[in-house]
Amino acid sequence: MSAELWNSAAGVLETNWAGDHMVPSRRLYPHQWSWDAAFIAVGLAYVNPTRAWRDLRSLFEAQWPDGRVPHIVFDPAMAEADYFPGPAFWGVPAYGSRPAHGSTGIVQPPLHAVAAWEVYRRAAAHGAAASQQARAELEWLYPRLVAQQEYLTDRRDLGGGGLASIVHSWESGLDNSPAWDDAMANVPADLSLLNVYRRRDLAVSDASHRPTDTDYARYVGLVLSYRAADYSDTDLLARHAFAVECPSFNAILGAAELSLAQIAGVLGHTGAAGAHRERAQRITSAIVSRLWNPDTGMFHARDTHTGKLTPARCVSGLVPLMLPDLPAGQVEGVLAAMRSERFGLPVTSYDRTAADFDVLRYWRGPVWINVNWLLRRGLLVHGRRDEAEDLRAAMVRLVHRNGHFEYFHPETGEGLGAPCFSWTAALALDLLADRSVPAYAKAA
Ligand code: 9WN
Repeated sequence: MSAELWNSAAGVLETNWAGDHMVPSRRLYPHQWSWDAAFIAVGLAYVNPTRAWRDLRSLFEAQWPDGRVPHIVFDPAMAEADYFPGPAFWGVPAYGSRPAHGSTGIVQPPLHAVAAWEVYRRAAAHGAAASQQARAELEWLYPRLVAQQEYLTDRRDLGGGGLASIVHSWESGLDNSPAWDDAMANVPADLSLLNVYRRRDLAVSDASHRPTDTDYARYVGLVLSYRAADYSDTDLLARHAFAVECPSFNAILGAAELSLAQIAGVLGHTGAAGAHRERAQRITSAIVSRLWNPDTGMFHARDTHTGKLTPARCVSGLVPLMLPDLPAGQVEGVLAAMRSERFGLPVTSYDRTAADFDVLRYWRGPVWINVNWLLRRGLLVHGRRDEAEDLRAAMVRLVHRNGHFEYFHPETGEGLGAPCFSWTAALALDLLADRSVPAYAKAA
């Protein structure tokens, strides 16, 4: 089973390579996406480390001068109509040495430091030349990864409590999650926008899986709002209808500091390593004090405008398990939620017992491999090796039986969304190959 899965996964990554970057899926997502590149690099490291580094480098070559890493880097070879919203819609001005319309103006979870560290670790297995190349790549990436962290912890701390706010649900990577429903209800849904700007996702995928038109009208309206001031973050909270502190985004922000501590150590920046660890601790404390709900025993998204936690129980509320300094009470709470009938293995994107749990619709029920991969990492960080192994086995079985799909039906396991999806294939490689524990795990 493993050789077959390995070969099919490697085949997907071969098919989706586009010269200097990987596309998530040829048809649905024909450009480069930010957090996809991080997950993809983790798996590419086994079969083609040069491409893993190239993909990360392509992404960071498009980093903005303020440190933000755009959620999509557009491929100039594709047409505007190939993906909506495309480059002209985003209307990003030229920056640095990049021409206008080269990227979007929003971000995605900053998983790249975690990925860069994983690619570096694998390099040893590919011999001395690969190790040397890996160190040079880390040298190039390190200041850029730090700039990304600084942008998010400084410019995006809209709530003033030490966490980054996302200002579009696409920034979470969990676009249509019920976690955003309350905050999104305050965003005007101008359906006439969809007459001006046409969705393309419905031409290439099933409408019952995708966000509704009302959701999409809000998504478009939020981009127009941010775009109106050229994606400036100054006084953003006062003039933008959606701002949320997402537990998963911020957990990844904290985990990135821990990987930066590892990277700084390898590069000989010993003082910096301590500072990264301290920043990770501060982010962890802020997640606990701002996003924990003792009644549900898990983390929830917080509306930055109102200060209210959403009641929805979503997979994002489990991801802080990745943080080694999470206090024991929160660790136990998250583990209990994961083991409960609400989630199950592999973990669903939303509470299975909720009245609006939807087995098909985007991020409102189906199983995604990438968030399960983050949760497996969390289990390993907290020394739960047996549960981590159960989750690993469940993920491998799911992908082996059903293929490298974008997401999976939570009851039948049927593959849904885009086939030949890059992060599913990449993470399958990692799940087959890697039983090691993250460097910053707590002693079991
Ligand atoms: C919008 C590429 C991306 C992922 C996101 C996923 C989906 C885009 C879309 O696809 O988002 O960015 O068009 O729905 O939700 O996590 O990065 O794979």
